[in-house]
Amino acid sequence: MKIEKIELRHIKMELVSPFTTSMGTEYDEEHIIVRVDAEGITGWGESVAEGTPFYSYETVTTAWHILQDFLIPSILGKDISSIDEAIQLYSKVRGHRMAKAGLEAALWDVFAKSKNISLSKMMGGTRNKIDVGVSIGIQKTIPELIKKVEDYLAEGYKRIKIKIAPGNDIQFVQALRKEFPDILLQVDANSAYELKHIDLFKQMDAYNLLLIEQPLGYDDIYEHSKLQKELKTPICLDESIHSLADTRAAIELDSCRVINIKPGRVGGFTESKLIHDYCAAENIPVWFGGMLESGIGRAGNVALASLPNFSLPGDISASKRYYNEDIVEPEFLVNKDGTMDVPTKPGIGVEVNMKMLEKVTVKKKEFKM
Ligand code: OSB
Ligand code: MG
Repeated sequence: MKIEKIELRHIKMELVSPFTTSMGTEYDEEHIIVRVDAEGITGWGESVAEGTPFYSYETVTTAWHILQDFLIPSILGKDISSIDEAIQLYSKVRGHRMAKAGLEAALWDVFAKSKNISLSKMMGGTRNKIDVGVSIGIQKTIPELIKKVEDYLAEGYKRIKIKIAPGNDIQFVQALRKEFPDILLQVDANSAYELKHIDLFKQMDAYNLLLIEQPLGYDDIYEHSKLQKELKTPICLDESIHSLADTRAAIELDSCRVINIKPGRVGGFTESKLIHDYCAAENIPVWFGGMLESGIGRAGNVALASLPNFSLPGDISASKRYYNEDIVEPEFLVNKDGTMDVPTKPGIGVEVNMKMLEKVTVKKKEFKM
């Protein structure tokens, strides 16, 4: 495919409600939408670098810089026969995985559309529906949290994840377990704790949690192995896993027993698939993490989550859980049974609503050969 034109858009979308984690409160989400035009086909991708370097060191500004000055020049005007070939062309760039993943996603869409197949099919997906969960930010009070959980359960969500931080943790877990003894429940600390908090996590062992996500350092693998050995509840790593190599290290060290896969964090769908396949061979369940994506990113996420070893419900919720109006049509819905349909049309399988996209664009730049 001859890569003729690439466009970047810095978008900003207001969240339906503020999202509070141990990293702070987000009111809106800034990402980059990547559009690739090749031989009459348009592909779309989303880079999940955020406005702030709190979850990852990458930001919209660093991703824009890396895309504009290194990634785009390495493929623009070239005739590329596969996604692997494109990845090779920019393999000299170290890190900056969210920037890479946004471009790679648009290329996946181009290649799937050129073959007239869905992204799910091209990735090796085996399901037409995926099980979905919801990630709930830290609430001010226990009654507010219970109400949120009730509402999401009524919408069908199969699994509840709550964010925790020191001072906002065990009391929420206890209250939810009392109110909802049987739901699938997990917690996400986003690296807010240290090994010295081990007793808190031992206490959590009593509440039948599916997993504890990223309790310790955002780049740590070693200390998580010490914590995991003392716990019954599986640890799941998010922030610490940037590659297949990190995954292998974490599993061999028994630092975690579940892996959260986010294509942005690991550099794209290709690396995500390698991690998925490795974990399948090692009997390590994986699930799909989210980055509050717009419908463009969500479409790719749903496709990847249709692979067989995504055996736990993902952080892939309905468009309206995040935004009043999505930038794709149709928007993503959750079925009453807590599943989401995997798009079957070619590529991402949804249409970009250009009017809405224009409305949320704060900066736009076109690169031509
Ligand atoms: O840690 O999983 C996380 C959102 C932004 C950054 C980090 C995380 C999250 C979420 C939201 O938990 C998941 C979603 O997109 O629904
Ligand atoms: Mg997380």
